[in-house]
Amino acid sequence: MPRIKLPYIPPSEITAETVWHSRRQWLRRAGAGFAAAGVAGITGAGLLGGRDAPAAQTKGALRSTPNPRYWLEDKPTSEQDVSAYNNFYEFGTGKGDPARYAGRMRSKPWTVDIEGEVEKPRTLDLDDLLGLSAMEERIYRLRCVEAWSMVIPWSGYPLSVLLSQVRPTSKAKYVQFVTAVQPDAMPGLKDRIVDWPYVEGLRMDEAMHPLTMLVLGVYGKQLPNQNGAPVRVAIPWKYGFKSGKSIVKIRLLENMPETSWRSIAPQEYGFYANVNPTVPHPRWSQATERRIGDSVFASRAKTLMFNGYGEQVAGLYAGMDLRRYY
Ligand SMILES: Nc1nc2c(c(=O)[nH]1)N[C@H]1C(S)=C(S)[C@@H](COP(=O)(O)O)O[C@H]1N2
Ligand SMILES: [Mo]
Repeated sequence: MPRIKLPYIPPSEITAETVWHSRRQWLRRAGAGFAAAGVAGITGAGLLGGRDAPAAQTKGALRSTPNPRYWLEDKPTSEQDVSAYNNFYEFGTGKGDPARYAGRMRSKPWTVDIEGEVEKPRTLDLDDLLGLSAMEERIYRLRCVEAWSMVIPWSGYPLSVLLSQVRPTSKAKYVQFVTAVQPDAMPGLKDRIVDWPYVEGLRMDEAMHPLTMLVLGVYGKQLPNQNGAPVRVAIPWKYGFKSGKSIVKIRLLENMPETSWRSIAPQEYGFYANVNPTVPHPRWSQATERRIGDSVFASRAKTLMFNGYGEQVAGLYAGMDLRRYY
């Protein structure tokens, strides 16, 4: 009887990334027509159980079902780079500051208040968020406005699942994400670059779009603090700064909310912030990007309109002048 053979990796060589890669290769070999739930059942329990987790990881495993609809062919950025090269100004402006300092942030207990233009305001704790929906794994491109990019396997579910829970009223036109402020744990708050808390926002139709993801994990584990533990959003067709990390409040609003980077420099950062290679940032081009992890000699990749997600999202902006609404 044929048995499924997983590649043998000596335990001494197991890093979370090799585990994740072998799982991905196995997924590929299993073919496109697999039943996603069955695959998750095997890989989730067999490869990513707590016992096999590398010692250096402090975050627990997070079982999720790979969603083939959102499975890119691009080589994922290494787990090391995903968790070591970050923007999270609450911990400092250096790319290494979040990994260095975010360990002090308390990511549990945690609650997210959902309020504003909703029929049923709610406060959800982490267990509520984890229990709201089956967790799926999606590989998304993340394109930073600073012209670098990563390819990241996130775990979570569509934000629309959460928003439907609170029944938005007909007045709800926008969503604002308010993120955590922990003065004793966040050395970056001393720099008044941002008028803390860091806030971001979306138009309601953007927030309800199936690509907009509520993220609770990465690389098969709960989010490391530097990636926005315990809960963040990922909006893959927009520049990275739209994806607020360590969210404590979600407000549904009638009017366009304040967003941090737009408040700081409105001529440089707009509310929409859709990835657009034809509209340069006033101080640099957005036409190409550097993939984090590539050799310095590697050629830069061409940035794609809507970060490559145009087929899914261009319709949201039909008739809008994207030079004006940047
Ligand atoms: N709270 C908060 N969220 C934030 C930021 C921040 O400084 N504070 N930086 C943003 C920017 S500019 C980027 S590119 C992404 C980076 O996410 P990652 O470090 O998990 O890759 O987080 C975004 N979310
Ligand atoms: Mo960014």
